[in-house]
Amino acid sequence: MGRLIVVSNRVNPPHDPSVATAGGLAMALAAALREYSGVWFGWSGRTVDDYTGQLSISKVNGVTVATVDLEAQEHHEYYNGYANRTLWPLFHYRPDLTAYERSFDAGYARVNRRFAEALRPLIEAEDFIWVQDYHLAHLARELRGLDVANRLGFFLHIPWPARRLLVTLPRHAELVSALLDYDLIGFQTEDSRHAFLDYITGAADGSVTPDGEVSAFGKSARTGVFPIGIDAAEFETAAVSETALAAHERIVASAVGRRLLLGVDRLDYSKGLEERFLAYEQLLADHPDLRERLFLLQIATLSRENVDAYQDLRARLDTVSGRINGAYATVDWVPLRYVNRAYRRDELAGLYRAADIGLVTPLRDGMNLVAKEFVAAQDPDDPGVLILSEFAGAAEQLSAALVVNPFSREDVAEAIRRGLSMPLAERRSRWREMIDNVRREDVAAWRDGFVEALRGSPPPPALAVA
Ligand code: GDG
Repeated sequence: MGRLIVVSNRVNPPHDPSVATAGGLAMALAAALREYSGVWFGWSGRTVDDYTGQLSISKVNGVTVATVDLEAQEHHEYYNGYANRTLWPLFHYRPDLTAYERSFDAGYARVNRRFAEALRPLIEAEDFIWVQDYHLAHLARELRGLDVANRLGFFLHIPWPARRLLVTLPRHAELVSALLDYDLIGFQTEDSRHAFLDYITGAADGSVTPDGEVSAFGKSARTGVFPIGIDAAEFETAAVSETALAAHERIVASAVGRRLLLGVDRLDYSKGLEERFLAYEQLLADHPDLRERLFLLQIATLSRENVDAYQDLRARLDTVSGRINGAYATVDWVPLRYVNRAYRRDELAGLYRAADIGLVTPLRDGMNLVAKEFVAAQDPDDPGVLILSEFAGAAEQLSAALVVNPFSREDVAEAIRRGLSMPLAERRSRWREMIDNVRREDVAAWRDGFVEALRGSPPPPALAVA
């Protein structure tokens, strides 16, 4: 059986699997790598003056980790540039924030090539290679150029945009053509896969078979839907750990009987934070009876701080939160507790469990794991209500949530009112349906589904004889 090589921009195997701060994704990938005696390859997190291509190889908790340093300028163009100022906004339906700069494309192509060259010597004939996310769309093309005939899979963690939007990307055909050098392209949702197939037939003059194999640009690849999940068992345990209980008690004590609405997000414009604040403001304006009876705790950890759009968003959120508190706060009630610091995973789990309502209202999201963590953390006897954006990938699975249009303040405000008065029996039955899904379609199911589909792929025909 061949080894599994996972490639991602950053490599973060958990140093100690028992620490509750490690993410579920890192744990799941590390477990798969141990099982397949695999290698995790990516950027070291370090920049150097002159690129050397020198690999650093170490073993972390049974996982072989191989990393490479990048030059600061090329990393900037590839990561802050093409990945996070071009692809991220466009794929999240924000062409207004999308920057098209030639140097970004060039840096992106160069880093993908560097990754391929650095990885090449590590690859053995039977290995299969699983590449993570939009930072590395060109990697298969670069590896094929270095005569790599192994099976190559790609998983996109973010949405795939509608055809009419994608064609606004200069050289969109080059991006999609490069993806077709993978054998398997995985998406979070049917909606994303459908948009990809629509591009193939509608913009690339290609064809699609009923089981989702696509042909275009003289190449073909399989497509699949693999909704990512969380380590539900681990999160359910974390939610009743000592640290979680302490966080739970602390927030309940400070709530003095008021209902808790909770949001937990990276501070990113895709997460709909500003729209959420405005919906909450509307609720307070329209329903004076609710004032002082609830509060919103929004944890928004800082992210990509050196990209302008994130600084602008932060400034706007500071303004809106200040305005809401200025208008409605009383001497002993702060309607919006807006926090930019990060919390431990187990503390978060305790906060989720204490919440009456989880507000997960992104404007676009590949999946959204916070929605699943919220469900996993609930007390089965007295679960909170999840309010979930219809534009989060998770809405395809968690249809028992109160599904809302995050662009509509009225819709979100009404869902909050409905959630606050939802009878226990309804809360329980909705939660039961959601937790069944969160447990069944967990991170191991995602990983195993993808790995099995990749291992089952036929090798690329043109290279099979090499
Ligand atoms: C991308 C896609 C897709 C947040 N604050 C803290 C903290 N977090 C953790 C959450 C959750 C994770 O960060 C966020 O995951 P999401 O899935 O919600 O969103 P993205 O970061 O945008 O992830 C997304 C995902 O990839 C996986 O494919 O679902 O659609 O955009 O786990 O708990 N964790 C800690 N402290 C915090 O303060 N420890």
